Amino acid sequence: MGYRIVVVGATGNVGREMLNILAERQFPVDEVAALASRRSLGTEVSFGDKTLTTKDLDTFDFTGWDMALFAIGSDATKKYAPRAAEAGCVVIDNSSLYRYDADVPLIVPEVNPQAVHGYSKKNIIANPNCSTAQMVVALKPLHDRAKIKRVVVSTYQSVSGAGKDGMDELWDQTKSVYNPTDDVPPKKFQKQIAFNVIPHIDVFMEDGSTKEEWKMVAETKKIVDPSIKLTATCVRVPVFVGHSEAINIEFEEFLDEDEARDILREAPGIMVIDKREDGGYVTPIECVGDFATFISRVRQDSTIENGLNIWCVSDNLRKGAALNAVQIAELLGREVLKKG
Ligand code: 11C
Repeated sequence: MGYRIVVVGATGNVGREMLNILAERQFPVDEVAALASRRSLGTEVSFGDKTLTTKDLDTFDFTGWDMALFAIGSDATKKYAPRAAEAGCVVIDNSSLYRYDADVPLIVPEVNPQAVHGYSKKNIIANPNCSTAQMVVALKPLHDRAKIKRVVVSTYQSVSGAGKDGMDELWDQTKSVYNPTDDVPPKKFQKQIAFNVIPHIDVFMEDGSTKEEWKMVAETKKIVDPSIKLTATCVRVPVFVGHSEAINIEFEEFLDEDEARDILREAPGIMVIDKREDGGYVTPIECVGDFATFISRVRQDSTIENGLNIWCVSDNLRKGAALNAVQIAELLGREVLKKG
């Protein structure tokens, strides 16, 4: 016997990836329902070699369904997730709505799988922000060995993090640069994104940081260890898919770069490609469609006592969103619901 699974927001970037990944990983399903808002109702989406016609989220009855993977904005999640959870369907939510709620576990399965048992307080589990997910997969095994004191991270985030509209804006602006009669002014982004970089993702906070930067701090503390100090600068770059991060780590204990590389090689979810030669590292275009978080450029930072630098790249629609949500569903199935 398998699971009855709902994907909410099935026509969006992340919802489509959730369906792809459920099929790719042969998640044990008896039935899959693809839900969309009225606007996209009737749109067809793929699930493996099947085609599903989307159903209306507004009138859907979640009773009798095991899990619902939500990939819609926080406002809509606020309306529909409690409805699913109260009907006994466990919500795995990709929005930021429940991430900082003490009664909702925030899970990256390679890092804090034990947190899954906390799901029952609200029948909801939260999925982290994409830039946090890939980073904590790399930080956790290093933290277990040498205890992280402080992290300084700079991100290079692709436009797909801002949804399909963000991808369309980069595409249209790039074309318009060669055809100046087609002016494509910034709409989704604050400034021109084609041939540019923008040090601004999400809204500004009172202290001058952005919400994206704040999320990386708050989520790392909740998922890995509240004692870790972290400062982030999050930057949007003209890349379609794949977030990159330059991560500087200060440890309590000395950690040699060769040992760090070996630890990362053995760690779940990580692929180390670090050849110290031309092209011997991973760039975002190479990680698209992959499940792994890629680590390159592992090297000592000799400007501080116990310092290390790493370069971390992953498909933000996969490990940063849909894959992590499906991994949570697998974990919940394995540890709690035990049906498949
Ligand atoms: C971006 N990280 O790249 C964001 C997208 O809190 O889930 C995901 C926002 C979130 O724009």
